[in-house]
Amino acid sequence: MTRFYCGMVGLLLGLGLIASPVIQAQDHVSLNLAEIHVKGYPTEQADEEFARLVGKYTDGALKVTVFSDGQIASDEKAAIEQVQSGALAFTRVSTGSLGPFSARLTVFGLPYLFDSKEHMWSFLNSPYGQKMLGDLASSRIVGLCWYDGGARSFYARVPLRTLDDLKGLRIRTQANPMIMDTVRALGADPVPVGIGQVIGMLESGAIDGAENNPPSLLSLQHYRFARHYMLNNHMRLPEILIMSKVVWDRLTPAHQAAVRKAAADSVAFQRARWDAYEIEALNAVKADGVSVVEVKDYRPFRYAVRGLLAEAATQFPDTLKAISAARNLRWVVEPGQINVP
Ligand code: GTR
Repeated sequence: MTRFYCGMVGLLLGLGLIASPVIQAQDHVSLNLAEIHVKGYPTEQADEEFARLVGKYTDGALKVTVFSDGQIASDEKAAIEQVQSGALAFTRVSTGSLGPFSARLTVFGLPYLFDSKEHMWSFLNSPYGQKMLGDLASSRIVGLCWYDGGARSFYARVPLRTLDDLKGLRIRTQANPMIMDTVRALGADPVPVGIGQVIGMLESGAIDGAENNPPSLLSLQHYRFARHYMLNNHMRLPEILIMSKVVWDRLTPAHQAAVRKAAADSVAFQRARWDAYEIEALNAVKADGVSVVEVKDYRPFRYAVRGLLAEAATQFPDTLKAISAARNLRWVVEPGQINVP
């Protein structure tokens, strides 16, 4: 079956025009995966690893092709919508982009939710965190696995050293109400636009800055115009690999299991690449002359957002309790299974 045919079937299914033909085990199917990051970026490498494993676990019956650098959609929202309709099989996005598709996933946009990388992974790998992969089901999306997206901090065209420096700055954010509230609570003025527009807006001065992790600051070239980076680590937004439910429903149970296993098995690979590139990216922007200020005392930042966290605790009590409980847990994760020590 050609990619074109598969895309057409997905499109027709999305429009409800034909009944779902199940892809038989012996069929050869091409499925596309959309990624906004460039080839070689750690998460893009993980997409490639996922594609390789899907091929391996299905004996070549499912062939996943990764389209990096926004070739399919430069905007994550557009890619997600294509996944919903079935026109696109997979995309890897930030959970920040999924705000309009699942209320509960917006909790990841809360400031200082996780104490550390370890805390975040302890939660994501817990039964509660794994169950949240299913939160997109009502949006016709299958959540396959979490990836690391590091910690996000502010960068701007003007010096940033303390919380007060954020006051009144026009800061680009993802179009997610929780993230916009976080940025507002920290004193800045959120400007929600797609990631593809940020570089031009930084260059022209239409925005003063943005917030992101060191890998994106470097790879998306934002550091060329935003020369001041304040490591205040206000948010750890996990990333997620998602699949179209329309396409999923057409796979045999064995192929569905293979896709899930490939996703689960690509996580350790992504995390290792991510950890290495996080350090490399920070060193590279420093070497280019970007001023990097490490915030030592988070208390003023935490104080500024206390109301937001209190409100979220009443809105999503169980989720925040589970995140808090994960603080002291160490989950032992084996491919495809989780053991609680
Ligand atoms: C990056 C993330 C992208 C995108 C971007 C953004 O860290 O990897 O998926 O969501 O942030 O801020 O839009």
